Amino acid sequence: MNLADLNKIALAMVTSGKGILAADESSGTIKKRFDAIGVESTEENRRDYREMLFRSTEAMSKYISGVILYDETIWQNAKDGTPLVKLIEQAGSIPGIKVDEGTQALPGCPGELVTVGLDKLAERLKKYYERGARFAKWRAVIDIGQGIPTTTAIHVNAHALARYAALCQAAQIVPIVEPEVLMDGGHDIDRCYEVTQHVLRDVFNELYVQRVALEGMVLKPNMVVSGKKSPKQASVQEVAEKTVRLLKSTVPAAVPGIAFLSGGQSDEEATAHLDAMNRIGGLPWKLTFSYGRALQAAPQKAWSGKAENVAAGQRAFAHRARMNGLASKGEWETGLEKKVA
Ligand code: 5MM
Repeated sequence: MNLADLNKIALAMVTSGKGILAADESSGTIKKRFDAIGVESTEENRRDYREMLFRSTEAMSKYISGVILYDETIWQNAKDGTPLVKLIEQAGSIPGIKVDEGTQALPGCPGELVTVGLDKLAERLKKYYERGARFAKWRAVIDIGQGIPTTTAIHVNAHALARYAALCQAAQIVPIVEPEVLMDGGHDIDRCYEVTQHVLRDVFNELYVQRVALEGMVLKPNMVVSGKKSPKQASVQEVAEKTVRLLKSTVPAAVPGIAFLSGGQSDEEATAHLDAMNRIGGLPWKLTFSYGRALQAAPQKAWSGKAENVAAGQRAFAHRARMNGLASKGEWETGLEKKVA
């Protein structure tokens, strides 16, 4: 492992004013997204949609530091035969790859999941590196509910995340470590704080035990928010303060950056929360975005599968990317939302 090079890539992923596009929807998830806009999820439509995003020069070159791809996408070529990976590189952005293989029921822990995909991961990483991937992503999913999460589910997922991260670094690939505490329940913000704290402590302990170099990774956590079904929704300021307080007490300063997932927040909420955190300032790491839905909902709607809507889709993508780029510097304002370029 060359740690100086890993650190350089990790720093580039969290460059000021830029963040990561999570375009790594698995086949089932992209089908759900396409169903919502009335588009059939064929290999060609998935390619056309992602090609539209990666050819959005304004968004990609100014605000997107890296793109997380799904296995199908990393091997696909654009309509003119150019590998999609090359389009990303040409825009000055870094290609990355989702390497987990989804979740399975965790034996002995009803209702809980463990992320799988460690078998043969070393071989897969080698091939992805040759294709151009310089970072990877693995997502663990922790649900909050009656009697869950268990310490068992938290621990096996933390262990797998660290195993994955160590294998990535050995393959000269920066791991994005993504432990996602879901915001689907009826819990309040303090329960989210408590669970996320437990998860992050276990994750960083496992990273230490498995000798992962913190300088060569990026953390992708959830923000500390109220559950979607909670009657008491925390304000933007409360989310920002509690998330920053928690991260300061759990994430070592050696980590170059933290790139949040949006987790089902609305586009504007995800931007406002990131902005409010960066306005607090005095942070030891960069705080930016690695959004899937909060970056893509608008371009998906504008595109709706029609070739004549490609420019509108790209404009919608550039707008959200710019808003989040500003939020990553604490320079976003709600008034800017109306000014779509
Ligand atoms: C883009 O969605 C990613 C893939 O999800 P599946 O494997 O379930 O299809 C997802 O991992 C995503 O990268 C993160 O959850 C962040 O996305 P959001 O939409 O929460 O910002």
